[in-house]
Amino acid sequence: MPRKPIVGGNWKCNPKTLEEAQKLIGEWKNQVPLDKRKIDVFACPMMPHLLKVKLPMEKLGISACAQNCSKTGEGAFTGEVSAAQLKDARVQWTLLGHSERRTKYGETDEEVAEKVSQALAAGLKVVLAIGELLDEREASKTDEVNERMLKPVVAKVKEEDWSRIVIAYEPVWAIGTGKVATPEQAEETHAAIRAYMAKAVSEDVAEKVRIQYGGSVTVDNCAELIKKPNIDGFLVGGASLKASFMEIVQKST
Ligand code: G2H
Repeated sequence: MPRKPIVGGNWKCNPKTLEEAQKLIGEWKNQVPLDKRKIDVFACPMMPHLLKVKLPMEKLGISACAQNCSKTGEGAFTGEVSAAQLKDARVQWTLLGHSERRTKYGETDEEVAEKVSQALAAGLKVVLAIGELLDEREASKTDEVNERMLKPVVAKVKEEDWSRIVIAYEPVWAIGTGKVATPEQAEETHAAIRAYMAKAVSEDVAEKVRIQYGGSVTVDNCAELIKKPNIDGFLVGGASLKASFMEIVQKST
């Protein structure tokens, strides 16, 4: 069965004001309805905006996704938001393991795996970001790095729970740099991720798990990327802060 495409907008720590966030949702509104049978769409505003724009987004058929969650439950963990608290706030998805969390905030592969575990236990769906640094690609270590990041998650997740995980392959050298991976580079890596999943989990999960590409995706480059059989959609950063994000969604459908 073909995999349903999935496109997400990662707004990161943007925009500055709630008014701007609401304006963007208003601009998206002019380009819907989405055909939910054909594509899944989510967006990840930062937390205070997320809770304010969640309902307007959901009315457009766009799911609300947090950008992170805690590796612990509730308690004396200043600054954290637990997976169960997200679920209680009716948030359905969380992004985990984004390279900015890994490189700027020192999240380890094991911590990301623990977060995935917490999120799944709370009933959330997860977008799990993985990907190599430039020097790792240049040293031909792309697949090794992706497997290293996936391995602790594989160890913690039951086979049936992979239906609630989407993998986002985001080569760090392509993030926010304008240097998008070529369709061939992305396809080759996605195929390698799927091959690893077949070996480490099961053929069935490898066939069904959706793998997004992320890193400098735009309206201009998405159509070529989505043609590749192992690319199931996109995690979009900068270009998701524009009205034309919905064109990326349309081109991925
Ligand atoms: C990678 C991506 C979104 P951008 O971080 O997750 O950002 O599209 O700006 O490269």
